[in-house]
Amino acid sequence: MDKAILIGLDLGTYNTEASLLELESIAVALNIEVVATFTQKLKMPNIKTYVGSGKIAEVKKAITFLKATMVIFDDELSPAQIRNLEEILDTQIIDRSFLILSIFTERAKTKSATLEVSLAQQKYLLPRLVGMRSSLSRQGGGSYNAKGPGETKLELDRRLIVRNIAKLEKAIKRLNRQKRTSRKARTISQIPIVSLVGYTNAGKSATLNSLIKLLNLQSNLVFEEDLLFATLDTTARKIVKKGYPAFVLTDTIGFLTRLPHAFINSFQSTLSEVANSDLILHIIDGTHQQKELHEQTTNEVLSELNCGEINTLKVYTRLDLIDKTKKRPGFWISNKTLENLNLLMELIYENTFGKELIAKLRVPYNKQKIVHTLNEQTRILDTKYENNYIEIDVRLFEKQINHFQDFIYRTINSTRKNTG
Ligand SMILES: Nc1nc2c(ncn2[C@@H]2O[C@H](COP(=O)(O)OP(=O)(O)OP(=O)(O)O)[C@@H](O)[C@H]2O)c(=O)[nH]1
Ligand SMILES: [Mg+2]
Repeated sequence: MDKAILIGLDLGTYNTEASLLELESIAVALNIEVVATFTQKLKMPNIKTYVGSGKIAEVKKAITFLKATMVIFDDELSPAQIRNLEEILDTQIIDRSFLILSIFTERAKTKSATLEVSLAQQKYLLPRLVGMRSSLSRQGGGSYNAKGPGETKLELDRRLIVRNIAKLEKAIKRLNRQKRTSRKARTISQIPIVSLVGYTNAGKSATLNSLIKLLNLQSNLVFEEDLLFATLDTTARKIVKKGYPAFVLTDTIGFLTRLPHAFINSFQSTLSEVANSDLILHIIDGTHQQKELHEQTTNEVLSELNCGEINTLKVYTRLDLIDKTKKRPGFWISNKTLENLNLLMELIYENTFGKELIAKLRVPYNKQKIVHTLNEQTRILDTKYENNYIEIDVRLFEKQINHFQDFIYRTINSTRKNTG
């Protein structure tokens, strides 16, 4: 097992301690043991060695004493910094971006995730080819990183990488075209999209699975695990509940503090789904010590993805793990006991389809299709068979009215809470 020393700078621009904790959890997820952590307060990183020379001397001693096999820096290093540090410390030097790339590489399963991770790798490698050769070749040997960027290393010259990037971008584009077609089909049928977003390991996939279980849907559950970046791409499930309009629920990759820019770019196609959504469910692990930071991180990524304007609901998970006698602001659910999942469904409907109304419709006998749709997507309160039409009273949502416009006789505001 690799033993690592972590190093972070306190530059006053972000929470160093939280960022290092996050770095450590990524390292641990990659089977790396963290044996020590160093921090230093500086106004600006040292151009040559990122931290100051005094700190470097301290770290060098610690490497020998603790038998560390690598030093991980909590920031993106320049190629020159990596080269210098490697020379002075005589050990493997890894930066934050590389570590995140490594875990992405390990988790990528589907075609689009694999393509996007490869693209991020190539973009990361490109400016680092010169001078980073020895470091990269070493990184290829690490056990945690058998299929990591290091593998592609040395033999790749610049031209090859540029060619790879072009190839990957083309392949991603092709895949996107297919995705767009299915998205278009959804837009035409006007099925709204609800997206689950949030920090990695918050419980996004678990929430999707809970709703599938709650409604006894015949769709497959998605992969949910106590892992950082368990999900690396986007899965969508159509959620159909008898008496309610359908919507599509999408689950996607989790976010991280200070996610390198190249990565957000590479995952653009995965994340573009989010920008198209009608409602965002911002999922937060309510028991996490750093939950405020996680929230803030997610908000930042969302605004970067131009999703700032989309209606967003905050949902805290792990209601089953907290002391319920204590005050807890916000809306909470449990994906273990399914507590409040019914309420979550109501919130989704209200936020996606508007207020509940009661409508009286008059449907001619030859419009069987409308009667069928009413049966499937609204809650029927009363049916009367008159001479020339069927009179049907239903409970439905504001935004469904359009669909039945031609047959509506009158509508009344519904004050009763819907109970499902
Ligand atoms: N006890 C409890 N565990 C939960 C709850 N919600 C999620 N979990 C667990 O937390 C872990 C992470 O959940 P996921 O749904 O995989 O998290 P995610 O947000 O999809 O994470 P990434 O895909 O890695 O971004 C899993 O082991 C879940 O079973 C909850 O309400 N209560
Ligand atoms: Mg997930």
